Amino acid sequence: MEHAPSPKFVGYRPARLSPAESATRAKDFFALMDGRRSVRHFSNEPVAMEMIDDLIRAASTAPSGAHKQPWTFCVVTAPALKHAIREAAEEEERTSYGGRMSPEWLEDLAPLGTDWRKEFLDVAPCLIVVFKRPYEVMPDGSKRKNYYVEESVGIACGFLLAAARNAGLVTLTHTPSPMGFLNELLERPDNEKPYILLVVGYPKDDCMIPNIRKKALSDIASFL
Ligand code: IYR
Repeated sequence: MEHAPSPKFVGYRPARLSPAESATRAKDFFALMDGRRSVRHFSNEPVAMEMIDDLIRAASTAPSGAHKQPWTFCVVTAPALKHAIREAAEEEERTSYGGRMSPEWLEDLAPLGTDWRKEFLDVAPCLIVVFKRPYEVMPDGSKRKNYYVEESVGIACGFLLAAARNAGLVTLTHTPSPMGFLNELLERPDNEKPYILLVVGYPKDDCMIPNIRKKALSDIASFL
């Protein structure tokens, strides 16, 4: 039996909310996200894998250049692999904090209280290493470029962070630099480049965060 070809366009009628409902949801979502903070003191309590699957599904709903979805999410929960990532990350970070970062940069980081030690890479139950895919390798071996890869992967990571917050999880966006070691440890191909390492879990009981504030609307927006 012949199948009808799938149509090029389909109707899209998202539910239309009342103005009051819209306004309430906008406020509620802001309040939810306003409570999101980067966390470095993780509990070792495990996270249900079904939830991680859903975070990644949510991330992959992000818009992307030509809908290429140029990302790969590598979920690491095996303690030995987390430890190997920690060792490699700390080696790079020792060099970074020891002089590769400028004095201005170190001064800007001082309020966060960070240093080369990355204990959370061992303690947190789940690391999601996000790779961007600048190009795809075709079956004949040729390369085909993706578009707006930085923007696309950045938006997807934003979705993932929001989804994690919504699910009651805490996260850290970690960028050991350079991150090339992640290709080797996670055995990713050459067309995948490490983009960011997301640490996901629950905060430990005595979790502390930097006492810093978010900018006010008037400092970040201009209405014309
Ligand atoms: N990647 C290092 C340094 C670092 C850089 C920035 I910009 C931060 O906002 C936080 C840390 C680290 O993870 O410690």
